[in-house]
Amino acid sequence: MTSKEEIVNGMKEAILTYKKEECLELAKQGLAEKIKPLELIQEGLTTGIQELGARFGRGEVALPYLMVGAEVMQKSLEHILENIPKGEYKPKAKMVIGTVKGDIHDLGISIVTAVFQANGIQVFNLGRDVLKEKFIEKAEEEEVDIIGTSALLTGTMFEQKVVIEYLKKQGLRDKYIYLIGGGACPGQDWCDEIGADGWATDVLLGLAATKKALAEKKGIEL
Ligand code: B12
Repeated sequence: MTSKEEIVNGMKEAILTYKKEECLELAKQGLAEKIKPLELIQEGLTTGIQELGARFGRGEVALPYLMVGAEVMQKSLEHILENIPKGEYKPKAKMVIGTVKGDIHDLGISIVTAVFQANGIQVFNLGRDVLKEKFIEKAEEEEVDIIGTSALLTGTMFEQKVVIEYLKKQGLRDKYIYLIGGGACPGQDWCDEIGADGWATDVLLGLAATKKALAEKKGIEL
């Protein structure tokens, strides 16, 4: 039996050394040893990709390597997410989520989708590079309670404001809970400035913000 530390550290190392199969094998082993899927994601995959991102930011790693590292993560992430229950009971709330226009980072919203679904929220994941009109169109079509936008780049963060301004222009602002997240989110100040209902740079903080907003704005207890 391998310890949890050995498995999550091994996954992190596999991302940093671009070993896709090794990372996947460790993810499978972790699940077989009953390590929680979210712990494998947060402590293994996320720490690995963040460290690779920091090295990229310092100019130590070139973009193609960052892309390979992201692929290593993606493959194991898909496998782990399949093992998070989908929440097949009647959902208590509905949400659309996507990464804003001009931004192609979508690993984070896959995690949010799976974890929120496991907690009784039906999530429509629109993917990456999503136009403001698409968020609203899907929200109206599916009669959701929450619209969530993700942004990872300083340059695309402002799209989160564009979406909420568009909601206001359509006279729909009060109909929805508007949440923002993603690595570019500077926090409460940005949330207040654009008038969002909550923010998160981590899926569990996101869930807490969502529960609070659902209770306060919609009277829904998850
Ligand atoms: C992986 C990665 C990539 C991959 C993306 C693959 C994919 N399919 O997503 C690739 C290689 C393609 C890539 C490309 C680029 N990247 Co990049 N990338 C990253 C990296 C290393 C990790 C991002 C990630 O997946 N994190 C892990 C996930 C789990 O975290 P997350 O997205 O934040 O999501 C969590 C929370 O934020 C929250 N959450 C997320 N969304 C939401 C939404 C709601 C509503 C809620 C409630 C919560 C929530 O829950 C999630 C789970 O916990 C980051 C570094 C970093 N530290 O973030 C750089 C980083 C974001 N990238 C960066 C850059 C510059 C780029 C490029 C512009 C590079 C280039 N020269 O082309 C391009 C972008 C092109 C574009 N138009 O988008 C910079 C951004 C700098 C900045 N401040 O603007 C970073 C910070 C790297 C760096 N240190 O310089 N990238």
